[in-house]
Amino acid sequence: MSGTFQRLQESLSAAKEAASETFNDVTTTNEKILDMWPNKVDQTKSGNRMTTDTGVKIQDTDHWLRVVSDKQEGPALLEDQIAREKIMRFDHERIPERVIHARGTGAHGYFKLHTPIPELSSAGVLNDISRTTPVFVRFSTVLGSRGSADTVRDVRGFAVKFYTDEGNWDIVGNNIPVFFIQDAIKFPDVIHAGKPEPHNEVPQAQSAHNNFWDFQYLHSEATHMFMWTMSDRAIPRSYRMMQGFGVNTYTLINAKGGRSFVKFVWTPELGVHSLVWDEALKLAGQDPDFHRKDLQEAIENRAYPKWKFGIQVVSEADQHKFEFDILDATKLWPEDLIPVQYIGELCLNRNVDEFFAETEQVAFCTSHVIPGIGFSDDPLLQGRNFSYFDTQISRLGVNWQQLPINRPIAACPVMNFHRDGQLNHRIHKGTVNYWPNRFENTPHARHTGDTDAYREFSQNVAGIKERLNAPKFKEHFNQAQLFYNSLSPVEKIHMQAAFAFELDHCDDPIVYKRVCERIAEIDLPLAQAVAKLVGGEIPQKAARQNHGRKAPKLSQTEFAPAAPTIASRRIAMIIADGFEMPTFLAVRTALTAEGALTFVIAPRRHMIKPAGSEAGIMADHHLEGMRSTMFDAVFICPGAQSTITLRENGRAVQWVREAFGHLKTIGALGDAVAFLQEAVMLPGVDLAIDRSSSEVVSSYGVVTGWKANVGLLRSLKIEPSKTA
Ligand code: HDE
Repeated sequence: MSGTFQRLQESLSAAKEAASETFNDVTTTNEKILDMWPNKVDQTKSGNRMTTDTGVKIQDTDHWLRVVSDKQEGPALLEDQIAREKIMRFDHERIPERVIHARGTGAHGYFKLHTPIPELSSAGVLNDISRTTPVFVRFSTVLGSRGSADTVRDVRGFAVKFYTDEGNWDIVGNNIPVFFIQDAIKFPDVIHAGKPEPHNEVPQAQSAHNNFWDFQYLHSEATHMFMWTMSDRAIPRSYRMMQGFGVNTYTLINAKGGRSFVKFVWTPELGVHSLVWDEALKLAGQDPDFHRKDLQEAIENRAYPKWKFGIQVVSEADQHKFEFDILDATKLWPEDLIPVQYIGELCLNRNVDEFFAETEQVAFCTSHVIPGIGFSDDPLLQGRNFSYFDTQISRLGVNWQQLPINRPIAACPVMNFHRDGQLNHRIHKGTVNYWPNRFENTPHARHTGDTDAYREFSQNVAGIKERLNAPKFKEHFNQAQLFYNSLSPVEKIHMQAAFAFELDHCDDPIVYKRVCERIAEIDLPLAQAVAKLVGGEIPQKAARQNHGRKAPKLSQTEFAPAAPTIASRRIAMIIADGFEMPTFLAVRTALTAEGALTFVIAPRRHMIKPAGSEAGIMADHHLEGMRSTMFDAVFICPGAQSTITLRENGRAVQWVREAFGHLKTIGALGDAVAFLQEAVMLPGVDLAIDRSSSEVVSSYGVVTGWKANVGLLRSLKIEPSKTA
């Protein structure tokens, strides 16, 4: 008895210790982290002892129990329960990967409200500005398997779980505001068409194949969405630099029971940025974990990513006032018609401790809402509400809500008569497991007077039961055109190249010919340019008039950060033996002071000696190991001897040339400018520098000068969006 009591005391003090545990050097007050603490296993406190799953100490885990003699191995014995347990546990390590969005990464953080909205919603998280609500966010790609590459052309998932004081609320969104289909019953078709083809399981994590584009043509409602997936939005630079959208139409319900329609938006503080396609393709091979590592690295370096949280609201009275149906998920709500009100902030500030237990086991459901938030009759949302709950059961088992990452925080304990099932972890005390029962002190579902319980909106519903959509769902092209018209000229060129790439990978002429015809319904010059490259008839006339309208905030160039920053950007500093140490140090100090992450790249990963000194700098990587694709900007350090070495090094030349081709900011000083000039072979641009001046010149994103000065460093700031 006293031993048990002592253990209880120990676990209590461990929980208290947890409260003051420092994570990323910040003392955590995150209630979700504290809630999960009792489940955490600190391996450093094992006392160096390994045990079986039943807690028995193990003496040897490297040799299977067997019969041996001096001369030869003998048979392994089945009686070795230690070996059997180890192998058996390994055999069952895998669970089914998510049927879509299998590849992803996650992090913990918080949500903070700054503008309460009591007139719209009674939700505590949308009214109480003193709260800091813990969140877990998982970003993902859609089509690829769990081991596929991060930088493929695809939609990105942006799923947020709020652990509120009133229960868990999930916004399971994407980085694109619309979707391919209007009705959830089409979901298996659109996903089957996009996933690898059934006969050969090719291609992996790509929409560039016959079946995907066949489906797109046959479903004109998908046109708007495929314009987005062919845009730069589908190849983000980082999860930290993309928007998130709830996509579906939800509702907000206020304390009086009044309802409004709402869409949710996340907008990143760092602005919206993309890779260029060639870079994305190369990264997929050179660093398949690029986005995962980027998020983890930023959090480790305390460059915590932040997003503004916005809502777009339509009153009940205005539901039918627009030319599109506000319940149609293939349509966005243009911001000039329905402005975004930003009311809060999301910040990610803690990496997971164990990927499987947290990121893989986290389970989002669109049906997870809290009092003050409801659904609409959006037919896609209604289907999603069924699907997520269902899929978690096959992925994680019926008790998936009890898993540490999924359960609600202590402020809202789970109390009901749901019981049993595989891997139930809860032990209920009491003699009844049904409702109503003869006791007063068991969980009650009170029907009246509860202001904090979940209450559905009392909706008046009338109609004929049919397999049909409302009339405005039939219009499919206006917003596809609106999106295209709103893009910058550079974004349009990128889109043309994206279509040309994708359709070139379709070898069935009926597929690429038809898609070109479809594009002609949106924009004739675009369709002509694509058809000229991919084959088939070149469309001669527009299938329909372009309405010529544009909308704000559809081009990602409109999301420049309020204060441009190089914080958390990766900058390669190229040096070779004989480099100028004072310049190197001055530039590195200035970049680090602005929060950039600098990496020294040299012909070899050894000590690189500067001119006139034995004390050198250790290179972080060599030119073959880390390619320019993995960095945002490049600085080439001056030095007479180092410049000669770099000029003769084919990889160094290719490195800089490639960075230039990917539109990266490149800086060079002193003699390194000559190397840069040769490497980029910029016709008509003379990078010759005035040795008498300390000014820098900047053209085509290349910044050169004779000496290091502040102007150069400022110029190194990354532009909001790549243009060329
Ligand atoms: Fe999903 N979706 N989806 N989806 N979805 C899943 O749930 C589904 C849709 C989204 O990081 C699955 O847990 C249907 C739109 C994200 O764990 C599954 C329909 C949007 C994630 C499912 C849609 C999304 C999923 C697979 C059409 C943007 C990853 C694994 C009606 C708003 C969540 C899982 C994570 C995952 C069903 C359409 C976003 C099968 C039926 C629209 C971010 O339940």
